[in-house]
Amino acid sequence: MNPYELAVKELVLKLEHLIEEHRLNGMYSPMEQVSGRVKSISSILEKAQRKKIPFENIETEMEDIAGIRIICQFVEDIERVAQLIRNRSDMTVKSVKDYLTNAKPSGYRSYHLIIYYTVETVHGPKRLQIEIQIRTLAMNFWATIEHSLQYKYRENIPEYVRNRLSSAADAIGMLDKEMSSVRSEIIDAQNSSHLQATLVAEILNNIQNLYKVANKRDIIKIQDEFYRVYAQEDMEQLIQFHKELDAIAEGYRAQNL
Ligand code: 0O2
Repeated sequence: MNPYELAVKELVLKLEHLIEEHRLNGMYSPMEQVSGRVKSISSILEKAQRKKIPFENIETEMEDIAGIRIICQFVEDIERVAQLIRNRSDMTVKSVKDYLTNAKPSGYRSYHLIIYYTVETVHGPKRLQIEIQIRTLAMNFWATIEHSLQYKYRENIPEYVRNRLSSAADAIGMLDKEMSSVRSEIIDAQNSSHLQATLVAEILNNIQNLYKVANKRDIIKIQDEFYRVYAQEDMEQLIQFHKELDAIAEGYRAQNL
């Protein structure tokens, strides 16, 4: 299982880094969370028996020994994430299962990509198949609960529970639609909150650095001005203050050269 474990670690790291990169560049990230797992030996064997996969074909025929799950905020983000993956040079898409357009009879909705991904091992490069599941937070909520019932009922979920799950799946579909209708407003609000947090962190960092070069009275004046601007809750003023502070810091730096 070692190469699969390595693949999952690498992919989670790479995708989390991509989320971070979006945020650092002030861009909205279509990915909200990433997680991964390697299937346990017992569930590999159980699945192989259920699907009548001969032992020697498990690696080629079982496509989800390693799985990555990417959670998005909005349905629209799912296609953007799939595109990000298709554009990468370190992953090759083998096949797609679109349970968004065609939900499973259970009500399960998600977008699956099977990719080829190569890891470097002590025995040389090894190309693996990995399943990437992309779904919204709401779809994930439903799938997690429904999956947990399978441990108790296996294939035999009682009909009244199945019906309830099916109507819950419809409600999840409606919820995703409702959230999509205000997607741009939500993204604007999230972007400006990220921007504000970054600006405040940079301003405080600048003020801290000024302590090394400027006199205390001047810095206290700057700090008071910052608190005044901050209390206004006006992004334009904060951006302006950030620029002015940059110029002041630059002046001190020049003086100290
Ligand atoms: P686990 O525990 O997630 O590792 P099959 O297993 O026959 O349904 P197949 O052909 O291997 O499916 O591929 P498919 O349909 O893409 O399913 C692969 C994975 O998708 C499953 O893995 C689940 O994680 C998820 N999935 C598919 N259908 C459902 C569903 O109806 N409900 C939920 N909650 N998840 C689903 P495994 O093998 O079940 O195991």
